Amino acid sequence: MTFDSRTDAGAAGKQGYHASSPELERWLARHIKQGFKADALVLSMQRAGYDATFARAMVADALGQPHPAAADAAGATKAPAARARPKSDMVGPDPAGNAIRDAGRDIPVLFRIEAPRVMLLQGLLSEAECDAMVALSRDRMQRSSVVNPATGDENVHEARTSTGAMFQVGEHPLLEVLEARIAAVTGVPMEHGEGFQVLNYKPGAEYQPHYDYFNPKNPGEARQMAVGGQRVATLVIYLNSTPAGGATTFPRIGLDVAPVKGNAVFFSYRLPDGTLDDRTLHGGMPVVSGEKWIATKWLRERPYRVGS
Ligand code: PD2
Ligand code: ZN
Repeated sequence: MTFDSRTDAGAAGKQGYHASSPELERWLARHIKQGFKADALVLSMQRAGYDATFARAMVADALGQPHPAAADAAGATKAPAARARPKSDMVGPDPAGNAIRDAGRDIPVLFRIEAPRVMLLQGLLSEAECDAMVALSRDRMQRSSVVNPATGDENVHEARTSTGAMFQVGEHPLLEVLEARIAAVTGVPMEHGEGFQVLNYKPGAEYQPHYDYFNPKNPGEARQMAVGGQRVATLVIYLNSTPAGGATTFPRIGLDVAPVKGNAVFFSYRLPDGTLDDRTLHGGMPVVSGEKWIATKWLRERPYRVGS
C-alpha cells in the first residue's frame, strides 16, 4: 500500500485516444453546461485515456475558442468518429494529495492501494442523496441475478442473495447529478458507465467472491461485452451504515471495507499491459445485523448504450 501522490494525469500523452464521437461531444456539452472549466475537462479526458493535444483541441472547439497553437502544430483536428484504441493506463481517480477536489469541495481518500488499484472515498454522496437513492429503489426491488457464463442469461443463484433495482443512465435527475460527479471524480466519461444498480442485503444475504470483469473465453460473458466492451472499474457506494457484517471483502489482499453511509470504494482491474487484475476478486460478506444498501456503478472501456 502506498500513500504517495500520483501525478500521472498526462500518462496517456500522445498514445491516448484521438477519436471524436457523438458521445464525447455530448459529454463535453453537458459538462460545459454544468460549469466545468477547460482545464478540468482536458484533465478529465486525459484521465479517461484521450491524447492531451487532442483533448485540448476538442475542448477548445466545444467552448468555441480558438485551438491552442500546439494543437494545430500536432495536426490534432477533429477526427471522424472511429473506434477508440484500448487505453494503456489504469483508470480511476487520481488524487494529487489526500483528497479529490470536486465542484469546490474535497472528497477525502481514506486509503489507497496501488496493486490492485483500490481506494476508499469518504462522503462521495451526502446522507440526503443516499436516502433519496434508497427511496427511488424501494418499489422496484427484485431478486438479484448473476450472468450465466455459458449462455449470458441472468440467473438467480445462491452465490448472490440480495435484491436489487436497475436504472438507466440519467433516468432520474438525481442519478444524472451523481453520474456526472462520478465521471468528474473517476475521470471516466459518464457514457462509459452502466446504469446504477441499487442492492439491498438483509441479514444473511451476501454476494460471494467474484470478478466484475467478463471472461471473454466464456461465450455468455463475451456476449455481455458486445456493447461497451470490457468492464474496467467498479464503484460501490454505501447508502447506509450496516451495524454488523456486510463488508466488501477482497480476499486475495486481506482487505475488508466496512459499509459506511456515503463512502464509496473504487477499484479498477485493467492493468497497463491490457491484462485483467485477478487480485480484484471481491465479494459482499453476509450481513450479520440490520441491512445493507449499496449502489454499484460499473465502468466500461467504451461508451455503453443498451440496445445499440
Ligand atoms: O455488496 C458488496 O459489497 C459488493 C461486493 C462485491 C457488491 C458487488 N460486488 C457488486 O455489485 O459487484
Ligand atoms: Zn462485484
